[in-house]
Amino acid sequence: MLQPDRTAELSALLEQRLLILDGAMGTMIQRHGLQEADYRGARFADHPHDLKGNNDLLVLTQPAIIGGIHRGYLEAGADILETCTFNSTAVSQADYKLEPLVHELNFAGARLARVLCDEFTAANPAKPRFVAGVLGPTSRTASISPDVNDPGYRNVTFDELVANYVEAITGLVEGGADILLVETVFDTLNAKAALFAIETFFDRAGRRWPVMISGTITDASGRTLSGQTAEAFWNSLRHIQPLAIGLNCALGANELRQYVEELSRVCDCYVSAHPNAGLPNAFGGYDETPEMLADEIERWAKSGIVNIVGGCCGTSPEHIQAIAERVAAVDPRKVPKLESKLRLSGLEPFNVGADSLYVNIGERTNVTGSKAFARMILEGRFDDALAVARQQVENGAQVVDINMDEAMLDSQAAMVRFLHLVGSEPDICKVPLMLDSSKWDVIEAGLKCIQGKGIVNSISMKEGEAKFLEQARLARRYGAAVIVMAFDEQGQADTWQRKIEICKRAYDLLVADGFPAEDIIFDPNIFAIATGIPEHDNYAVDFIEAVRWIKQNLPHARTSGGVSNVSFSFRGNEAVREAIHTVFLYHAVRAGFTMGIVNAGQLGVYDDLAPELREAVEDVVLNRKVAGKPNPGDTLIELATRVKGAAKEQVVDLAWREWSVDKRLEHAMVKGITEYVVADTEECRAALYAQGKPPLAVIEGPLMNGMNVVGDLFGAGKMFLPQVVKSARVMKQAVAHLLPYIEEEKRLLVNAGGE
Ligand code: THG
Repeated sequence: MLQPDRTAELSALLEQRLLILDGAMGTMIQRHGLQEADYRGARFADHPHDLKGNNDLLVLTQPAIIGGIHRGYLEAGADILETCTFNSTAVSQADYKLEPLVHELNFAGARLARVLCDEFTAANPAKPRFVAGVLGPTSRTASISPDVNDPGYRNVTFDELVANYVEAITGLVEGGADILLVETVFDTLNAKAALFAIETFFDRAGRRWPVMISGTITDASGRTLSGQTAEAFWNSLRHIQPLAIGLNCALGANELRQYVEELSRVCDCYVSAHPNAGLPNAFGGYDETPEMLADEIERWAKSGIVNIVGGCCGTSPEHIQAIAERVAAVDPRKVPKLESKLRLSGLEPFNVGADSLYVNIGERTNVTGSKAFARMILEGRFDDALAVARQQVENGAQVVDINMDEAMLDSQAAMVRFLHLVGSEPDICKVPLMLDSSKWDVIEAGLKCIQGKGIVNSISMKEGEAKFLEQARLARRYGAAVIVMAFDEQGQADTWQRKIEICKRAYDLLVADGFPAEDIIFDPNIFAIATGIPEHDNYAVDFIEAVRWIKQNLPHARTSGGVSNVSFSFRGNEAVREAIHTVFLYHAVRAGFTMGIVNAGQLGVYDDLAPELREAVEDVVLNRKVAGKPNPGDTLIELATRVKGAAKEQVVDLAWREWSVDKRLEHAMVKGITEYVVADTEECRAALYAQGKPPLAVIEGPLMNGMNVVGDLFGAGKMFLPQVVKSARVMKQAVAHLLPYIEEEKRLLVNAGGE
């Protein structure tokens, strides 16, 4: 029953015309008005749990109905039929206590569609039909906490989702699916698990099937439920090299268009869209007629932004037929050739091209690099630790490096906990994350927590080529870029020659293995200079020259490194360290250095350095020895005794703390700041009390006002769900503070009434 790989056939068709996807299954099933007994059929008559609503089960108990719906869509002109398996995963079927049925549901769902597609293809070989095996989002979200009180909590793990999806994929493929369609993606981490499962299955099968992905923009913010923009979503998932990516559900075609356009611009694969028949009406129904939907989709087709179109909720064979007729003669979108870039993402995309500006990676969330951060983690003060990450981003970190390698710590648990919390902070996780550990287990645990495309820091050939390639393949399967250290079986490269030899060898190995060159970031090792040991004097020069060589000789690869390492011998003198970093970066960037791991916010401006200091630092960094003059290192050490003082202070904008208490509460709610909410709520309560007003007035007044502002911003698409979740947390804490006062008030009133 296994289908051959039909990628080439599909691609050839997609070059000629738009392909038509079918329409909604749910809407059509509703028309049959099925009752509990119909869902059960004879086989599940005695099942101990209600089954009404489990549409996927109808594949087994009412195959004639599902087959009839499929047939209707094939007659309407659908080229691609979606299997009725949206909820056929163990976590979703658990709602009905039908987990043991998962393989059978997927197999039967694919088989039913297969038989019909083959019948229609046989009748008209000029219009071949394809089965898309549907993998739904499941009923859980891997990157959002279902508990407002505990943003670090998750009710499903990446590994559970992978196991679920492998089981479903096996059934779909064995049942005859041509394509695997990961659809209605709310949470990109779930989709990454689906793609990981697909690759795992492909490995076992020893071959591939075409993959399609379709996400869902859930509201006016233009983001997925888990907060990603369309391009960030693409950057997170493009590693599987899908046949097509697109959007479906949630919005009607009108509202969806701008996001489909965005994907069309940024994706170098085919683009699909299957919108709902408008937004749901007051009764949860959909009102757009076939003509209305087809009008809009025809415009998309003519604008050249889509390759595959169909319908989601509320659509019927009439809609699909109208769409098919309208787009039949329209030329399909041409897949664009895009510039090769390192395409990262957090909630937002972050692309680094060959001529992009230099990138800052925040170093402070590192237990080995910051005593203060280490103390926060060891003492379990995760809120403070989050503030460090937020401060890095506010001070200009475009990526945040996270390291939990500390002997006293369960590094893996700390990494997971911190990433879960970071994932609930849109101000932080809008940027891509870098997972920094010398232990692969810690990095891998981290990769299972991030929905964006992050960076593995790091891998190397330290333990040989086999292990190196194994880790690179895994990083790719999780959808991450990698930092490759200039480190081999012989040790860490410390000369220019060794640095470039190792990087070249690693590059050739990776590229030959199919690893994308743009996802490679070399770190040719930044070591401390001016240590007093002559062998160290040329370290900065060797690094900078290695960067120059990599830029010129290893196409599309980027460079990185820990900038603060270079000044270790001046520990304690932050002003001199800052000057060294500034000068070092100035020269490294001119040689092509791409992304420095730095204390974001504590970098100086080259031109602003005092000339004497700059000169001395430059002599050290560039190892400029002048005969007859003292060693540059010694000169700088001498100068350093005069250049004291702290480095730049980090500024946090607290102007809002001066505002009226009502405004402060509103600000805290909109920004999701919990830090002062109890104090402000108390201040507000006391003030109102002095005016003779009850504690409830705080809720009905300022707090409700704040929530209304949040509601308006959300409605206008200016806030998105993960931000609103934070607002809800602020509200909850304020209310929790007021509750005892409200109870006390009630008690007093009751007593007063009883007198
Ligand atoms: N390459 C790659 N990753 C790296 C490094 C690298 N990760 C870790 C490190 N090196 C980069 N990060 C830091 C972080 C902090 C410091 C140096 C490098 C640092 N900290 C001060 C100190 O130790 O004196 C601050 C101490 C404190 O605040 O307690 O210098 O090279 N790929």
